[in-house]
Amino acid sequence: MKLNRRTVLQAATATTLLNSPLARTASKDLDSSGYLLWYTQPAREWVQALPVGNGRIGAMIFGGVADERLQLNEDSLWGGGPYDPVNPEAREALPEVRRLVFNGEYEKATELVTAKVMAKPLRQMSYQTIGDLKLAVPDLGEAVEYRRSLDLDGAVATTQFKSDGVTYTREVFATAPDNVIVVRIRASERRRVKLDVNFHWPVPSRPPTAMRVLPDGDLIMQGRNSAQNGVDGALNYEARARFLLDGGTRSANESTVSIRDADSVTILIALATSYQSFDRVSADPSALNEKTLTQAAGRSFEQLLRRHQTDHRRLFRRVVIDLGRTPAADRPTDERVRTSASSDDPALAALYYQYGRYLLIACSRPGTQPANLQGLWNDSLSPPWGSKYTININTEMNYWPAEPTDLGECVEPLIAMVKDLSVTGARTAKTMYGARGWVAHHNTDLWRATAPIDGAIWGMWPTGGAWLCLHLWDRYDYSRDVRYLESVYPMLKSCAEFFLDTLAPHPNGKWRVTNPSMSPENNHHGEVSIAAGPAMDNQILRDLFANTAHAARILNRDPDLIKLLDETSHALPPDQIGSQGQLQEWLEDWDANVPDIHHRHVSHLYGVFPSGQISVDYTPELAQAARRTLNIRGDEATGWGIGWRLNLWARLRDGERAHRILKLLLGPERTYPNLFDAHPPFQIDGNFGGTSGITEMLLQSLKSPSGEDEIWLLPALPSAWPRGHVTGLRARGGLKVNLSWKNGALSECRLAADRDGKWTIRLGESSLPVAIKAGRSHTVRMRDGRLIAS
Ligand code: FUC
Repeated sequence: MKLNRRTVLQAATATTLLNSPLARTASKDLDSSGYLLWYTQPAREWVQALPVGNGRIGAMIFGGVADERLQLNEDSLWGGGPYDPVNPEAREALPEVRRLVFNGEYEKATELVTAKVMAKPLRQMSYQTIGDLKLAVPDLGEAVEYRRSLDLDGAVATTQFKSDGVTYTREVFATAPDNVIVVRIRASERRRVKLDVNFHWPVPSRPPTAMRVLPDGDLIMQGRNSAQNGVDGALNYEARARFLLDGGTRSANESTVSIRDADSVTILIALATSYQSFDRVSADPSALNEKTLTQAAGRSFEQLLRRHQTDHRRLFRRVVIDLGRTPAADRPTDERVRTSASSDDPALAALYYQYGRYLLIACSRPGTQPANLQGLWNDSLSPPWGSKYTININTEMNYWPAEPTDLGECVEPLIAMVKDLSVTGARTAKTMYGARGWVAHHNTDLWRATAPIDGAIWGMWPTGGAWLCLHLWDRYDYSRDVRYLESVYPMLKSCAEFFLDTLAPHPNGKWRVTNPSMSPENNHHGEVSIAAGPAMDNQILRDLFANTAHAARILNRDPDLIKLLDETSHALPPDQIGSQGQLQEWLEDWDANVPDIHHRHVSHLYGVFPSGQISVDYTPELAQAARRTLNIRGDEATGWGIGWRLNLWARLRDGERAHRILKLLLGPERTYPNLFDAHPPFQIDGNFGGTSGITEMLLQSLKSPSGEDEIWLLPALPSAWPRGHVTGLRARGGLKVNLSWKNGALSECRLAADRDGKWTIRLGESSLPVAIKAGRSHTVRMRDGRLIAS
C-alpha cells in the first residue's frame, strides 16, 4: 500500500469519509464525547494494534489494507496442566529459616529458602496466544483516505480506506452475549469484496495439529498447549471461523477460504479450549465452538451488533467524564501521546480514563478468567513474566478502578479465582506450613499454583492472598450486599486463620510478625529481601483481620474468632517513622541504605492506597512520612509504578503533583500508540492504575477511624482541569456520585443512594453529614466556603 501524505492528512480530518451508519455514529462521538482512538496508518507493531474483547476471547486488530491481521486470544489457553508445585521439604526447613531471620542472618536464611522452600518447578505456567486470523485482499490498488479507529462507547474497531474509487470498511467486535468475535467486511459498491482467509500460527517449531477447511466450510485450527517447566500440556484448543456471505462465491483449498465478488462478508470467530477449572480439563473445544457458531450464525450482523452494544453500554455508559477539551484533542491518538508532555490535552486523560474502563469490561466479565498482566491480549507463547497473575501489586491494581467506576461485576472473575486459591492455597498452607487456612505467595497462574516461585528474593512472600481479600471486602463495602458477604466469608476467615497460625512471636516479646516474608521485591541488603514483619504485611493483615471481624459481626458468626482477630491485630507492629522522616519499610530503619532507593515498588505505602489506614486527616504524621518516602523514591518509575504513585499523591491530596505524575504516565515512554501501558514492555496494570488515580483525584470514598463512611469531593483537583464533570462514580455504602466543578471549585454534587445510609461529605475544611434513603437523592453545593445541602 502507498499512502500519500496529503491524502492521509485529509483522511485525518475528513469525518465525512466514514459513510456507514456505524462509522457515522463513531465520528460524531469523536467530536462530542472523545470516545475514539484513531490513526491514519495501519499498525506496524502489536502495540499499535487495537484491542477488542468480550472478557473471555479477544483480538488485536492491525488495520492492514491488503493484509489484515487479527491476533487472537482465549483466556484459558495457558501452558501446562493441573499441577501442584508445593515443596514437601519446606515444612521442616521453615523453623530454621525463621530463626535465621530473627537472628539477622538473612543471607543464610535466603540460601535455605532457595534450597528447601521454593516451589518445584520454580516457575509457573504462562499465558499463550491462540494464533492469528489473516485476511489478504488480492489485486487491491493504491489505498487512500485511510483511517482506523476504536470506538470505546460502541466497542467496535473500524478500518476504512478507498481504493479505485471504492470505500472498503471492516468492523470488528467481540461480543459477550453471543460469545464470538465478529468481523464484517464491506465495500461501497456491490460485488467488490474479495478475500483470502486463513489461520496463522506464530511459532513454526510448534505447529498446531490441524489447520484446514472443513467440508461444511468452517476454517479451523486445532492444537495442544505447550508443556512448560516440566509440566505436560493438558489442554486442547480450537479456533474456528464461519463465513456468512452476502452475494459472491466461496472456494477453499486445504487451509484457506477464498471469497470473490461478494457485497459483504461476515466472519464469526469462536475460540475454546478444554479447560474447565484448575483441576479439570476435559471440555471439548470443537463441540463448544460448533454450538457457539450455530447459535451466533442464527442472528443477522445487525442483531449481533445491537446485542453487543447494548451489553457493553450497560456497563460502559455508567460513568461519563469531562475534564475539558482543547484543540489538541483533534489530532490522531498516537500524535496526542507523542506530544502529551508539552500539550494541554485534558481530553487525553479522559480518554485514557475511559479506555481503562473499556479494557476492564473487555477482559474481565463474570465467568471468565481475571485480567492477567496483559489483560487478555498477548501475541506470544512466552510473554513477559508469563503474563500471569502477579499478586504483590499487579493483579490488585488491575481491579482498583472496578468498584469506584461502577464496574463491580467485572471483579467477579477475581473473586472466583480467590475461591480457587482458597482450595489450592489450603494444600500449600498445610504442606508447607502445617497451618490451617489458605495462603498464596506472590504469583499465581491458570492452575492456581500458590507456592513461592521464581527465587527467594521475589517469591518468599506469604501475603498475596491476604491482599486479594481486600477486593472481596470492597465488593461488599461498595454494595453492602449481605448475601454476597456470606458467600465470601469462608475465604476471608480461612485466609485470616492461616496468619493466626503462622504469625511468629517477635524476639522483642511485643509483636507477632510474618516470618519469612519480604517487602515485595525490594532488597534491604545486597541480594537479600527476606525479612520479618515488613510494614506492608502488617498493614495488609490489619485490613484482613478488621474486615474479617467486621464480616463476622455483620453475619453474626464466630465470636471467639472476632476476639482473637482483634487481639492479634493489636499485636501487629505499628507503622514507624524512620531517621529520614520517612515511613519505614521494614521493622528496622534500613531505608536509607538499601541498594535501590528509587525502587519501583512502594509496598509500605499500601497503608495510604489502596488502604486508608494512613491518611492526611487521621494520621497526619504518618501521611507526612509517606510523602517523604515518595519524595525519596522519586516520581520516575515504569507504568504501574507511576500508576501507584498517581493514586498515592491523590490520596495525599496533592493535585498538582498527581497531575504531573499523570503526565508522565500519558507520555510515550509509558503509553504506547494504542494507549496500552508500557512497563515496558506492555503490562496492563498501569492502564487500570491510571483510571483509578484519576478517580482518586476527583472523589475518594474512605472511612473515619470509627468506621463512618466519608466522601471527599475533588480532593486532588489540579489547576489543569479548571472545569469539568464526572457522573456515575460509586462510593462505599451503595452511593452513586455525580460531580461538576467550575473555576476549580465545586458547582454541584448529586448523591443517589441504593440503600439507606449515612455519609459525611467533605471538601477542604468543610464537612456535611447526610442521611439518604434508598432510592432518594441529595444535592450538595458550596456556599461561602461551606458545604450545604440544597
Ligand atoms: C512485579 C514487578 C515487576 C513486574 C512483574 C510482573 O514483580 O516488580 O516490575 O511488573 O511484577
